[in-house]
Amino acid sequence: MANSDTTFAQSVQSGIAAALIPAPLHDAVTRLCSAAASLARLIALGEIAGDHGSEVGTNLGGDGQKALDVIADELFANALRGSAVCHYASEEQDGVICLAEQGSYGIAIDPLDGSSNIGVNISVGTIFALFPVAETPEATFLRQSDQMVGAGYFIYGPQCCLVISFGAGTQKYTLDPTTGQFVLTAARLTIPAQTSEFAINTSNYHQWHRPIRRFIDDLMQGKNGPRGRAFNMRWVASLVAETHRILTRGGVFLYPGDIRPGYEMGRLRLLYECAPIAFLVTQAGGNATDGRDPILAQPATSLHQRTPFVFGSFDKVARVATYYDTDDRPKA
Ligand code: AFP
Repeated sequence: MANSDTTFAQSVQSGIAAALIPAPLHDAVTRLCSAAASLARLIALGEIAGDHGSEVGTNLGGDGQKALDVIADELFANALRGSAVCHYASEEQDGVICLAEQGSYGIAIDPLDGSSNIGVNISVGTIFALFPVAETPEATFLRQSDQMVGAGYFIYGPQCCLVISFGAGTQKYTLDPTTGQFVLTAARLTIPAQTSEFAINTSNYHQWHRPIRRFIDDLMQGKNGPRGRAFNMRWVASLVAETHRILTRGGVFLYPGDIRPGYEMGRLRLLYECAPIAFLVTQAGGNATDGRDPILAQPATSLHQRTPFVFGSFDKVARVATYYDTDDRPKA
């Protein structure tokens, strides 16, 4: 299989792609693609490569760490050593890792999101946000989320794709496994405005605050309810898989805060899950909030802070906020 570094570079040089990835980041993006192509091969081997779904520890956030979480974290950190990226903030690391003394960018990354799905062959992904380097490693990341210069995810599924944006729309590249090349397959993704799909873990229904319960109740009443039509539900429990579906055919995703201890601000992390997804979705004409207020307006005050998260087709996300406006309960 050809080395994806050179073939991605060729793809980047080819016209549209080159214009959409800022030149100072070509090398870093190419390194990320090379690491992702290696990870895709490892994931595709499944048990042949070993028991990567086994629990090997817990991260700072108390989430179980699978063997592949740790492998992915090391893979991406090592791939970026010597690039323009010098600060590395990962879901799998307590604090910021300095990859080099000098550099121009920091990366906030969830090296392997959805890892509880590894053992059952469901799509998983890598999510990242890129920030300009600040005066300290922590300051690079503890800032307003909209100060990121780019964001993306890799999805490891039937296809391995890179979905990425640097503020000029959201692009999709698809890995050709025969050549190892990431080929530009969509120069500008646009989230369909009309949708009949929602994604939420309904097993938490009795934990939600009233605005979310009322929003979902209205959807579940279908044609005989206030929405006057039927809706369909999806829940993959893999944020990247949900995002890829919604970017492709529309929909609305909700992971709200709820009354469970530790879930007051939901389950998902602002810095390396919600903010990069919000950037990509917004660049594709969609919307992303904490239920009421824009995610990208949220400042990150700690590396692993959580936030309630609602994203997808613009009007659907805006409609969720109206349920808070008519309700006096806290927004989580
Ligand atoms: P894992 O990485 O532990 O599998 O968690 C995946 C995730 O962070 C996100 O990808 C899913 O949308 C969400 O959690 C699923 O959460 P529930 O298991 O509570 O539905």
